[in-house]
Amino acid sequence: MSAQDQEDVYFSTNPPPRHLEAHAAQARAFIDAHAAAGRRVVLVTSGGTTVPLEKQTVRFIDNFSAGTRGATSAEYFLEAGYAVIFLHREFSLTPYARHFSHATTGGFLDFLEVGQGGGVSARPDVSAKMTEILSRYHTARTENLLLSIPFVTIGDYLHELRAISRLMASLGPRGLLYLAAAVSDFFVPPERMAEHKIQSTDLGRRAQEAAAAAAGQDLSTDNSEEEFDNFDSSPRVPRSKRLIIDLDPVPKLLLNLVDGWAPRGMVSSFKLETDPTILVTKARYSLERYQHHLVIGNLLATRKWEVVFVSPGREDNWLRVKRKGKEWTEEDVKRLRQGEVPKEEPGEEIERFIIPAVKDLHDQHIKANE
Ligand code: 9Z3
Repeated sequence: MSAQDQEDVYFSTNPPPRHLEAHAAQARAFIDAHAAAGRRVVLVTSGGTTVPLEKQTVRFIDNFSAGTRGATSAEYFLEAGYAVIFLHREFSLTPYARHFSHATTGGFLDFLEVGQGGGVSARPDVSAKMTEILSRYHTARTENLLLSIPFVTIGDYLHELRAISRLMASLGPRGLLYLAAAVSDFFVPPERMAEHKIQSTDLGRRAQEAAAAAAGQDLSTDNSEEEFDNFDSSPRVPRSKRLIIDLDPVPKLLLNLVDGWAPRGMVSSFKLETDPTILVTKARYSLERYQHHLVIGNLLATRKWEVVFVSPGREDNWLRVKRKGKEWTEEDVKRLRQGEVPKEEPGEEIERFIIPAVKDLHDQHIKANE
């Protein structure tokens, strides 16, 4: 099946999120305003995507991403003069708020106190930091430089990504896609998804079947055992009591970004691996397969310490943060690259280096394509 056919099948069979049209209208107005001002616009994707197991979703598969990379990157893009569309997993980290909403030292209420006059104010020890961050946030909001759009499921994400990327096409090479969301590779297609909460007991299943029979429906294709493949040939628990989840691969729509959705913009995406021996090869492979302009490779364990930029016709470029009070030795770097995490926290945010380096490549992209 061609990439276009795969796309058509996917989007016609997987329902769009409820607010897609409203989000697209917001994105259109945002992009038009910044295009008119000659400003660059970046679409930052952030956070994990869920894979629902039921249409009326009680259970879903999720991944680890809290959206730190995306939320932090969005701040540095704003600092670098970009207008930012922040397409993020609902309730994950957001730019500026992240410093207080997900701090390891407490929830946001811990940063506030009730003053003597009864009003609320920042705790004195965090007041300066809060004032600075709040004023950066207010500037971004009042100057209409930050548009936040939420998603939850993998399906929502793909619909939103397509809609917004297509709108970004009007920016030509000044549009930048920066795909940092942790996107599921697998999903349950709608035709195999149970409508109701999957039952864990025979009683529940029998009740569902009786209700369906009374309504003249046949449940035999929903969650039926024949639909699933059981890899365990001598299961300790009978098959009828287990939940066996059969997932399809998510179609590889990333090529369509370059070919059809935002063809003149710059597309950069992250590649995540846990095995250090395959990171660069897989990043190069993604670059070739999806024709993106930049793939940023990172290892789960060391993603806050080091990333590698892989782009066509250039050497691999490793970016690494400084250490607190120490220099990197050759041996340390070797261990880091093998996925060994230093004991202390990183001395700074790696996005401080990633965003200027992406911007440099975007400068070159604009020069070559305008
Ligand atoms: C990343 O690799 C991001 O850097 C992280 C950030 C998800 C690791 P956190 O949210 O983590 O700061 O905790 N994003 C891309 C992950 C991804 O799904 N990439 C696809 C792949 O690796 C290609 S788009 O196949």
